[in-house]
Amino acid sequence: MRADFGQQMIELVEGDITAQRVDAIVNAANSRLAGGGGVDGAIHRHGGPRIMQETDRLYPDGCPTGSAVVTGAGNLAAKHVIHAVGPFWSGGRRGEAELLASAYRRCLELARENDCASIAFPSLSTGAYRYPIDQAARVALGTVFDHLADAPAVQLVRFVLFSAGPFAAFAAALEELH
Ligand code: AR6
Repeated sequence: MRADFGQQMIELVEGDITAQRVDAIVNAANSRLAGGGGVDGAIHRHGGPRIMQETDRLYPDGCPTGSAVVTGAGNLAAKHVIHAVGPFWSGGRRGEAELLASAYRRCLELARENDCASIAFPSLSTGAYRYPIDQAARVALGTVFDHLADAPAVQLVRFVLFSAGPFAAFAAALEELH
């Protein structure tokens, strides 16, 4: 499923984030950049040890929640990995929506700063961090939609959803937007 916004496109696919051939792949990281399960585990497994060596060297203090940092992509078919730290869901009254939006925003800024024409996102915070998928989908797509024009060289924003449920949630949110 895709939606065109002038020269730019938002696309939804069901699949594995590590298999994407794009300029930047976004990781669902934690603030220590320590690796883990889910997307993070898959990215380091497929990308090899160079990615963690780089995060250790460049970002020894980690990355705050709601922000993101960039490294090379090791063995992945991308130029960069953008490690984004979404919030852990604790009911919705601890600024989760703003933190999630800010993580997506920072990723788009880093994509622009690193001359990326294409970027693939997973659905941040909706696995181990338990953010409800319908709400997360609205925040993700709304934020990207609002900030797409700030990154005019980014032609393709692809959301890679791991299964049918998250895909349907994102599809409904994209319909709402378009
Ligand atoms: N490709 C695309 N999506 C995936 C993949 C994949 N290979 N694997 C899982 N998902 P999560 P979070 C989906 O847990 O909630 C880690 O331990 C998954 O179904 O990866 O932000 C980190 O180190 C879910 O919808 O990220 C952190 O400690 C979404 O991706 C913590 O988990 C995000 O799930 C971050 O938790």
